[in-house]
Amino acid sequence: MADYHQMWKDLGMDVETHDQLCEVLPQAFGDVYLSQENRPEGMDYYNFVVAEIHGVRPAELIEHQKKGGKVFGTFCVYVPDEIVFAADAIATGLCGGSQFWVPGGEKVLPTNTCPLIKASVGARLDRTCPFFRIADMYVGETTCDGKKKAWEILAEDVPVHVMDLPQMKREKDIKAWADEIRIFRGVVEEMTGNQVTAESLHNAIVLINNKRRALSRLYDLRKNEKLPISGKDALLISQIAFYDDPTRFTEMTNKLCDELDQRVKDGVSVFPEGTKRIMLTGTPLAIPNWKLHNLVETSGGAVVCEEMCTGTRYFERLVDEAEGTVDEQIDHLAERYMGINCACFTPNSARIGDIIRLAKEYKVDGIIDVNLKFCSLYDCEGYHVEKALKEAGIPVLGIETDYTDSDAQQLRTRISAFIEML
Ligand code: BJ8
Repeated sequence: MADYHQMWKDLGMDVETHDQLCEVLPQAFGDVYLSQENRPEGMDYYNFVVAEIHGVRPAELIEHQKKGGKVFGTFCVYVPDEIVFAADAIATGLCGGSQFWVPGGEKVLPTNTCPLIKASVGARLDRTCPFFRIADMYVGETTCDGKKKAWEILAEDVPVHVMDLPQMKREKDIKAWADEIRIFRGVVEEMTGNQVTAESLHNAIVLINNKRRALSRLYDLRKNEKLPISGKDALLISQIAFYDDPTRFTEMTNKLCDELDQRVKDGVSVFPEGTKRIMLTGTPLAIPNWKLHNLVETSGGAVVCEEMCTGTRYFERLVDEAEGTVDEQIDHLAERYMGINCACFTPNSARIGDIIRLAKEYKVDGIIDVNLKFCSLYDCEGYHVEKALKEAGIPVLGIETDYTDSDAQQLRTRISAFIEML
């Protein structure tokens, strides 16, 4: 990896502590990823992105800022990146997926807060992630209570704009979300000094839709009996989608899919015949959280789909690309984004429909319902999810975990037993 110490110092980072993270990440990545056999060649690109995770992309974002551009950091798949790109700015995902950042979050948040929130706050306050330093503005949302309070803490340190996400899906809620997007447009225009025009918004909608199309193509390939790619690799690609340059990401993912198409034609599989097909559903798995995929795929299973925000919730359904006024296009954005089914909505029965549909499409043998510790939304919704799956005759295992490795052995025992009984 190239030496980025000067760049990190210039960003005001705690370089010494950050070095500790840089030491453990390659080892973890090597153990989980590079140990796999018969990986597609197209994964080289994503390996490179991870190897340079705090270098190459941050350097690009800084270059953009030097030319007067702005960077917006986001935490949720309801926040429309299209508005940001339409104002010639860059959106980058900021969710923290490492235990490394959790103690920093615990300095200001109760311990019984979900690790995703604690890690995100810790990464900012401890100054150990370049993305959290670079973002000119954070865009929060009112999805869960922990996040709502976390924005108030972060706002002491960095400009934060919070979008008020409705929690029901009536006609008036979709209108309310469109209005929030209009307010967001004003905030982005003011911050960047650039206008969101009908043309720039249309181009941004096509840009982000193309990323969705590439991810959808990748996921479709996982529906094959013979799996051309592992779940671990697919998860990595989903995670990288949140912060990579969208044009390059789309191009590289389509290129990888060309290779996977060929594998399907040649009957190549990365798993032995008869490997049980597992779908994960629940809370998101932010980078570098690879724990569950690694456990499943080293316990006799293959992860074939994630009904998660680092999965199908991120890319399913396109925004209507019809040209029109900015207002009309914002209505299209609101319609698409309000179609995502997160547990912060009530009722959220459409998510159950999604899970059952995906289970059929991906021919899954069993589902693991994952909850990040202290996320009461997904934890409570687990009742209806698991009940519906039992009624549909789909085996389900509910688990709760965090970013530590302390429960890895116990989880392995439970996951192995689950896979064995399928
Ligand atoms: S659309 S899942 S990205 S809110 S896991 S922080 S909900 S306590 S991440 Fe999420 Fe948007 Fe929903 Fe997706 Fe809170 Fe739960 Fe933590 Fe969560």
